[in-house]
Amino acid sequence: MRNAYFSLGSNIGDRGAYLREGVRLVAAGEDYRVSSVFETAPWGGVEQDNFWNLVLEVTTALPTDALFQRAQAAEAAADRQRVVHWGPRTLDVDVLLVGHEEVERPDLVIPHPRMWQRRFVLAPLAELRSDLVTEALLAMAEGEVTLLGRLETLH
Ligand code: PH2
Ligand code: MG
Ligand code: MG
Repeated sequence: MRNAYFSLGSNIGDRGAYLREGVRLVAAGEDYRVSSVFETAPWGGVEQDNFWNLVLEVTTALPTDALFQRAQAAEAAADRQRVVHWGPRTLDVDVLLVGHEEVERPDLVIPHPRMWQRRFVLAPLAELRSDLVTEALLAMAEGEVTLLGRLETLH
């Protein structure tokens, strides 16, 4: 068993519903914890609506590839269309960390290579792993984030 961390984001349609369904699909049958939801300014230069972002921790013995497949299946279930790189999406599920594993493939890099630059990733991750994401690291990351609340209570 080890902890896997996923970044989930949505900026089209019913963002709360997409995030809830994403959490359900990725965590199915495993123990998990969910951070608060943050409303975040779009990062990466594409003009688009604000995102809702959260981080999901799954405690699991599933192989890393099975976790990656869950992330992709959750995006497909949200009818995710790939139109603009870093553009608007119903649901984005990125694998951030899987225990201490390192993966470097064309389709998957773990740890996520840009996670430490992105406040929309680090702010929710800091709630679950304050040992990993220090105040100094959070301050160095980019982007505006606003705490919204718990996923169950948002509509
Ligand atoms: N995802 C991106 C690009 N930019 N910005 C925010 N705020 N939240 C995201 O989830 C996000 C982004 C690419 O996946
Ligand atoms: Mg992403
Ligand atoms: Mg992605």
